[in-house]
Amino acid sequence: MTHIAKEKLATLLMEYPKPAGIVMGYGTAGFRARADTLPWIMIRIGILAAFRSKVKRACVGAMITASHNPEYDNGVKLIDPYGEMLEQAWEVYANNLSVLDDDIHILSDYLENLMNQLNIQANDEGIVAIAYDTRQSSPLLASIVKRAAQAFYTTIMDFELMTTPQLHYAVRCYNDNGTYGHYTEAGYFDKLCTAFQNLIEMTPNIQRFEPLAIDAANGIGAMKLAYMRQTLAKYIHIEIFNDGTRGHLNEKCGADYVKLYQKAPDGIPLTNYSKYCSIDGDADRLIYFFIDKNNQFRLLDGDRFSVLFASFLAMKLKEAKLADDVKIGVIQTAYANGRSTDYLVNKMHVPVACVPTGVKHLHHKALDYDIGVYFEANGHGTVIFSSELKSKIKMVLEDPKRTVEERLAANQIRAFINIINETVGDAIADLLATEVILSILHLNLEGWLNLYDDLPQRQLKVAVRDRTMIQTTDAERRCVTPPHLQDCIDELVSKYPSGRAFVRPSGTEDIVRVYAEALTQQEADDLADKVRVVVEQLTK
Ligand code: G16
Repeated sequence: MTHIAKEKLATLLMEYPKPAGIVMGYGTAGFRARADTLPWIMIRIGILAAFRSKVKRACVGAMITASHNPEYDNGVKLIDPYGEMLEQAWEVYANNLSVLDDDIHILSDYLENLMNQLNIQANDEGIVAIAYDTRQSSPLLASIVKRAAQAFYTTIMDFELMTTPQLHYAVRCYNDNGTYGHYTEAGYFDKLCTAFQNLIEMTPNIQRFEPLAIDAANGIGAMKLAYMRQTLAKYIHIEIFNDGTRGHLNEKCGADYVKLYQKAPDGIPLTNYSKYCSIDGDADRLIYFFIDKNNQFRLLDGDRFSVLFASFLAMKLKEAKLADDVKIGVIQTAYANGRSTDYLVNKMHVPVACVPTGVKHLHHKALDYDIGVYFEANGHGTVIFSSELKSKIKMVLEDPKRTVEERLAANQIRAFINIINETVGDAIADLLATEVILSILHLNLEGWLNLYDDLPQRQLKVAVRDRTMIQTTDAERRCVTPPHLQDCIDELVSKYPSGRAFVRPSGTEDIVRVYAEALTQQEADDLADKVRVVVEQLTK
């Protein structure tokens, strides 16, 4: 470590000291907490981003956002060269750096050891792409990451305001030398919108698009959607509400609010549209909803996207006569409604895997398939396609012996792949993919909802003294600690036919999450509430 790097680091440590007694872990989606408690961790993450880039000899990303959390929170997560979440082995370094106090000697000793261990030379090149959401605290936090990375001779690509998935996309494109697309925001929209138009134009008898009202959670998505809205105006009429001009970020609006409370967001008229959707604060989650004939609010969550996307792709594979050669699978978490899993496995005959919460886990598992469809029930997800699958599509398209219908289906899959952001769950890409599938299949939201009936469910947030007291196993479906908690949950669940419940500590908020489902809403609510009481008692 050079003398200059040490000096720059010492200055940053003095400017942004670590508060006494603070403990922070790299959680479900990086470090996340109240924004005013975060500057010190940005120093550590800036250094780690520089190191990661030097080791991988590629650009890595640092996204400043707390996504679905309230405005007063913020966070940071690192993006690996292929646009995916930071490799889990490196989360250990992030946690080690978080434990270290502000002593420049101790910190530089640790960093020098790490450089030796990872074979990093002080003058190795590094490049870090930084972007942030609309939170007031974001520019300052981004500037700290930038200065810390620069202390280690790293070039910064400053994208400023971007959605989280846009940064994932940009990092991938930059490292792929343009094969995946152009790394600018214009490149991102051009790829998605062109693929959307192509898919519409190649599909005979496509249904007209009904106007769509979007709740943009008063976040970054509003300004980005405005650009897309204009480009696609010829095909679909989009109205944007909760665009940040009046309400507060994620407050009584946005995908998390709509899913958690199972009700429509504030700030959007509920009479004029047949289709609504909500995105979250950094536009990586998407939820659809509508008001039915009986004036009831009806929700279409992440499980529904899995079913819709997997159905469409399975149908097109069959039409392209590729179904026998391609392994398609769906990845879910414990939050997936039992009926969605049942529908996928028993009606669609698609294999389903269950992994712990966090798209990093779902994405990793999805790599086992040629087409890996992954969505968390909260609306966070995407589809990934293997290179073998992409080659097979190309072969069908280039084979003159294939029929017009087979080639059309292959072409539709190819266009669909280009709408999808394969790097991470992306509300904008998922929205375009959903709209075009619904139109191709001539489905409205009611028809989509009627594919299966959800089991009534309830989610609760429980504030406890120390959420790390709860530890889980079996993809978070069972508790290991505190003692007796799982026995109590099992006993409660046994009293409800088709009942299921679990608890887990959140990795993004200082709370414990309780999930329950049962045959009626009343029973799901009762079960969730009883589990809450047990959690509160056993974590006192
Ligand atoms: C993040 C993660 C998601 C996860 C969610 C909630 O979403 O990216 O994978 O489901 O947090 O996690 P937890 O239950 O651990 O708090 P987002 O949209 O906030 O980035």
